[in-house]
Amino acid sequence: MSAYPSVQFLTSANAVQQLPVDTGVEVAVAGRSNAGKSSAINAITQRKGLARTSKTPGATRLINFFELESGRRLVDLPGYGFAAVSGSMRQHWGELLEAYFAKRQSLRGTVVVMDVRHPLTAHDQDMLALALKRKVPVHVLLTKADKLSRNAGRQALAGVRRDVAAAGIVTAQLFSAHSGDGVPAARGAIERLLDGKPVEKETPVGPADPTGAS
Ligand SMILES: Nc1nc2c(ncn2[C@@H]2O[C@H](COP(=O)(O)OP(=O)(O)OP(=O)(O)O)[C@@H](O)[C@H]2O)c(=O)[nH]1
Ligand SMILES: [Mg+2]
Repeated sequence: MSAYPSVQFLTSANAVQQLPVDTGVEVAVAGRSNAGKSSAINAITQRKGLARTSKTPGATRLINFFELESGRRLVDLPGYGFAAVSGSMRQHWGELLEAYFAKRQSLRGTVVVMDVRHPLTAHDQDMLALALKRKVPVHVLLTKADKLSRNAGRQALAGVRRDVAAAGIVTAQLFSAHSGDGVPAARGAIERLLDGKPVEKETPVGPADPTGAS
């Protein structure tokens, strides 16, 4: 059973004019190409194959909107930092992202997905700055936590929390779409953002979701 029984793909946008109607609330999922954004969306919604995932960076080339429930959306933003695309295409993405963050009224928060093994790259910093400029809260998923020992994961989390503490409205947690660790916590954080509530500073990371998200 999905956490969102009626979750569905809504639409894709490749230009500001193609964004769906700006009513209701949404949380954007951003991060470097190949970080694991689409996998995170599938794990959180418990719908494998909802968002397209790929081993090849740049799989998500459009802004994809998913409706969790009526008037509540998750938005899969195009991966940035994909070196192999042309300069003009990268510029197009950058402009689209900036326009999205500047104009989107229904945006309530941003989830920034980072690979726990190398978080807070220059691109991640750009993304945080873009989201924080809009003054929406940011929740960081340090994903692929299955690739590190528990101890190394905790150290990485502590480091990120320390580094973003000054920004004020940034929270962070460990996550793995593969093991399911942190999936319920991430879902809870997104629900709070959609409801306009602050995410707990020390988002607990419990065991894998007993309902079987993977
Ligand atoms: N080990 C591990 N691999 C993961 C995890 N999440 C994603 N991956 C892998 O990382 C690769 C990229 O995942 P995607 O979810 O497609 O990444 P994305 O951020 O949506 O990428 P773009 O659409 O290119 O921006 C795939 O090969 C996934 O299987 C995770 O939690 N653990
Ligand atoms: Mg993707």
